[in-house]
Amino acid sequence: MDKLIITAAICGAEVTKAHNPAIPYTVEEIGREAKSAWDAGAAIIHLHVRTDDGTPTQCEARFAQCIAEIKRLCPEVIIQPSTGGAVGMSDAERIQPVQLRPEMATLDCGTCNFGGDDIFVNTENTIKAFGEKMIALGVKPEVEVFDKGMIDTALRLNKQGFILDPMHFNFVMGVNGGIAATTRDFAFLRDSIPAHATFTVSGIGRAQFPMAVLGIISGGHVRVGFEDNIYLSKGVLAKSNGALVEKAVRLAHELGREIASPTEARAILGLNQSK
Ligand code: KMH
Ligand code: ZN
Repeated sequence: MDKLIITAAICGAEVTKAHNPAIPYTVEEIGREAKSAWDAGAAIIHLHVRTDDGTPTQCEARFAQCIAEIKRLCPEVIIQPSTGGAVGMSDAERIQPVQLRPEMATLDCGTCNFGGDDIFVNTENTIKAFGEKMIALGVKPEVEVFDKGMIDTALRLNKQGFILDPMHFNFVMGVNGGIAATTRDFAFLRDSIPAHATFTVSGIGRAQFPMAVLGIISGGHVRVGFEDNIYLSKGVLAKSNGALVEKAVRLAHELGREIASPTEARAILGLNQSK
């Protein structure tokens, strides 16, 4: 089995300091949370950014500031900006951080309900446009799937040349509106991607660590962090993203899986080693 790549989704667009005071908004706070995750063993930082008052933004300049701060504190870490942003943002807003030519960025491969009244819209034409842009700028997509049909879309667009091999998926499991975070559905997703593809698993809320264990034991990879879950254990708020990464590392070690460094993660994912 390859070593385990841990991604830390340090901020997201939905959680606020009212949920957990450690949620980062400012450039300095983003840097602090990225460093805590990196120090604990994360190889990838999945990045959303905010304005100082906590409002989600996809502003290219804000991403540039946050990426510079993360690179200053964690020089080797792989930075993966979101192109999902927040529900309701336009495509033009969402794609901005890709202009900075990060090593990776997310590519959300379908539309779904997103709790309450929200709809996370990703039409086929949006996915194609984002995919083409990432190819043109040498950015590897992490294909985000919130349901099984999104894998089918991604595979079809892969055949049409909008997403290149080797494909890397993120199974986001447990969003209200997406696939449930269950062992059965995890197996369904895993068995639906090509054998040569890589995948990571993001369990939402209390499913974060159970899903992490499935990723660890199945040869996949794991995402943890405040974007998906703010608790270290039942009723105990995590003090930092690093605390969540530490728990994933502990589970991996208990289960006999070693942790990938960013350099090892680049080799596993087929990223350009020179970036
Ligand atoms: N904030 C969600 C609506 C991504 O980063 O690409 C979308 C999201 C996915 O977080
Ligand atoms: Zn995200």
